[in-house]
Amino acid sequence: MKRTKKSRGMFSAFLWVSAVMMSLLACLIILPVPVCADTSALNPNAEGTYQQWTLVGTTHYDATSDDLDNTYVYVTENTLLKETVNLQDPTFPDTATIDNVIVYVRAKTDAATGAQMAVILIRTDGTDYESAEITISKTSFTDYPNIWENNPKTGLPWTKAQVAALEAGIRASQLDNGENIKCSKIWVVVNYTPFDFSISTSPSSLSVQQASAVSTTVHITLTSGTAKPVSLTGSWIGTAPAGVSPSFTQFSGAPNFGSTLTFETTAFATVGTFTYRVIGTVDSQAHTTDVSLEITELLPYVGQWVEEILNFLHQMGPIVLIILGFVVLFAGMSRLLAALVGVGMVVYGLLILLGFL
Ligand SMILES: [Ca+2]
Ligand SMILES: [Ca+2]
Repeated sequence: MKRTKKSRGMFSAFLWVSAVMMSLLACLIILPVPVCADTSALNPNAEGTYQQWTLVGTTHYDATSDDLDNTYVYVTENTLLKETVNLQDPTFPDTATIDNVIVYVRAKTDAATGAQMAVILIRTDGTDYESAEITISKTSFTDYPNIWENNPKTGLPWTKAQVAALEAGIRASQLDNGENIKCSKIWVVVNYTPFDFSISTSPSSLSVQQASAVSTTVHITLTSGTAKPVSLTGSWIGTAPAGVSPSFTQFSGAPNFGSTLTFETTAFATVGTFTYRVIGTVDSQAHTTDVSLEITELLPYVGQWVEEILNFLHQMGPIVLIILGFVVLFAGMSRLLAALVGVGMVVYGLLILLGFL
């Protein structure tokens, strides 16, 4: 009985681990664009529009940006006074998508009884917005977050410029006589998904003769975030061949997209194997892929023509070939005889002229 229970336990553990592994695999396989979200923490760097709470520290933003709880701003009884700070600007790339903005305040009250409440405050584009009321801890400085999925002013996802201009802070919303709320830190966490893409060609290895053309397809694929327009350029790596013109059917697009890359060669294109690098660029982000191009001589064509003529003659049959052969031979011989006659006449004339005859 014990053994059964144990093996059941192991079996369910195995199932659990398998389920986790399968779901991880499913995430990798099913999701067309992997979610690779990142975070950026923004600390106060200057005073905001409101410095209405009382300061215990050097400056309002110093007191609310350090990690010390003995530097803070506080308010007593008043539920109208506001405190806001300006924040560091986000440094992630402009092409990233902002998923949400979370504003944190670290606060405490010295009150012994009752509910002391506050709202988290943000100021964007000249307008104040507040969170729902939060009951503040009587025992210790506690971190309180409020998440803004979208910019409340626009109702749309936050832009980097809006986050850069954001102010964050606090207002007490319920305080009785003599009660206070202290705020020792204010900060913002921005969750974002970076934009990224991959670039490849199929095929990546090409062969072309002089005075000809060959093509490959360039694939630009979204790997993270929201699609942005990718520009395509190209350049030779190492020695550039003469007489080759590369061209794209599409120079830019938002992934996923494809562009046909064609190499056109002149009859005098340099023979050899060369590397052409395709570069996809979005702002300062770039990805590359290399195409190998072999340029071969035009001569094999001549060889091909000879082969085709021989095949044609073979199909004509032996009798026709023999007759034709005699005709050609006779023509050749008659030309030889004519040449001999011509040479004889010249020699005879010269001998007369020189007085030998
Ligand atoms: Ca700022
Ligand atoms: Ca502090």
